[in-house]
Amino acid sequence: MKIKNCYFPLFVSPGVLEKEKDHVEGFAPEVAWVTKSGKSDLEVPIAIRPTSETVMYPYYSKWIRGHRDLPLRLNQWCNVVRWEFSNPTPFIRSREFLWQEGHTAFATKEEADAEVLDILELYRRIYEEFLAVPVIKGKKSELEKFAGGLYTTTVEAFIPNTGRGIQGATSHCLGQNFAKMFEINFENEKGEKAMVWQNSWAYTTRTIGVMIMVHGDDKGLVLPPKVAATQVIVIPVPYKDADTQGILDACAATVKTLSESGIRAEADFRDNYSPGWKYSHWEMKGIPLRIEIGPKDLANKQVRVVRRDNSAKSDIPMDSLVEKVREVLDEIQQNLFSVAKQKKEACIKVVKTWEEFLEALSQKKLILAPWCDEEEVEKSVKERTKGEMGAVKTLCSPFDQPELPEGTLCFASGKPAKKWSYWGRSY
Ligand code: 86X
Repeated sequence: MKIKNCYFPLFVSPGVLEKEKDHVEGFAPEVAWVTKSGKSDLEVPIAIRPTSETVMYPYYSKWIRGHRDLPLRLNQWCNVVRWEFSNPTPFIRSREFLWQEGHTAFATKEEADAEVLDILELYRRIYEEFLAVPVIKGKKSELEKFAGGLYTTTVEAFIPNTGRGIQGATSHCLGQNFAKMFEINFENEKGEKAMVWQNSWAYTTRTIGVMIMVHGDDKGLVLPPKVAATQVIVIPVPYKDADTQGILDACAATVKTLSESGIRAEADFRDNYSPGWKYSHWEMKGIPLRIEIGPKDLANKQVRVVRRDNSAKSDIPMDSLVEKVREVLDEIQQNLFSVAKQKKEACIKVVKTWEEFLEALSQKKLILAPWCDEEEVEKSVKERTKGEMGAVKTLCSPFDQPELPEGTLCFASGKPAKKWSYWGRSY
């Protein structure tokens, strides 16, 4: 996609942060400041980036002169700090998190619009094809969008156990708001001065938290094979009178064969733990596939494989090891996705009235409702549902809209509905 990686500094001087007052205002309480070095106060405190617009865009203003400098498409992988006050949770909402932040500038709105969706599709694929987490693509409401931009698109996931939605990633069209503020101008093909159209987009280490909550079970983590650092754990199962060395050698050979074919395999040769202890240990760590090799397996030139996702056991002949393991890993990947998708779909509840809405909410459903698309109504839904559990808000208006029959009314206001929207409590 011709996007280049880059890196900008961690520290933001108060000057640039000030410049962008409108955008920063609402977020100001979350900005972390360095005020000391050792024991002495800094003459000028310096902020730690909560996001990098103010760090990057002054350079965009310098670097972009003419239409030949466009598009400018930069991506940076980094950490950011936001001083959260509402229950910080590892991976889900942490004061420091890692992300990629993409910042792009185009000559035309059409190019910017197209990129917003191209990037959102990449985020969908990360969730669905790698993390095996189903997501809903859609647009944020005016209330929930990034206020500094034109419109915000999102991939939303759902956690069935808690009945909460969670934003998975975001792709914004910024319009020309930042171009105005930072004077990011260019001379177009006609020799006129014009303003760039910008996008920004990000996904974070929250992906890991979502994956853990969607697939984890009472035995611990469940990792999809495509993202598991170790895909296969090989465990020797020696008995008292068995050929222990033969079993250990077979385990080492198994790891070697798998590794050479690109499968990420390791053996647990520790002699101070029993096989049973190791099984639970590696289950807790979420390793997708366990291979056990005991005397019987050795004699039959086979290995026993046990799946983490559904505990299914099978024996596979040594001479088709790689082929079969690959097959099983693929099946696990697919199964995790289809189980997660079924669970999510079983949670979706279409409601037409306020009573149905409250009923679905108490059942931890993901609610799809016709809405008049009025900000006041969304605020009133927030107000009417607030409490210990947190308020209900719109998660997104899905791109994939069901048919909205003429005369359908908003579930919350009774006015004519304009669109379908997902509603729920969220992380
Ligand atoms: C909004 C907007 C945008 C680039 C993205 O969503 C994708 C990647 N940035 C981020 N946002 C802030 O602008 C922000 C600013 C300050 Cl100063 C802050 F302390 C917290 C913030 N949180 C979110």
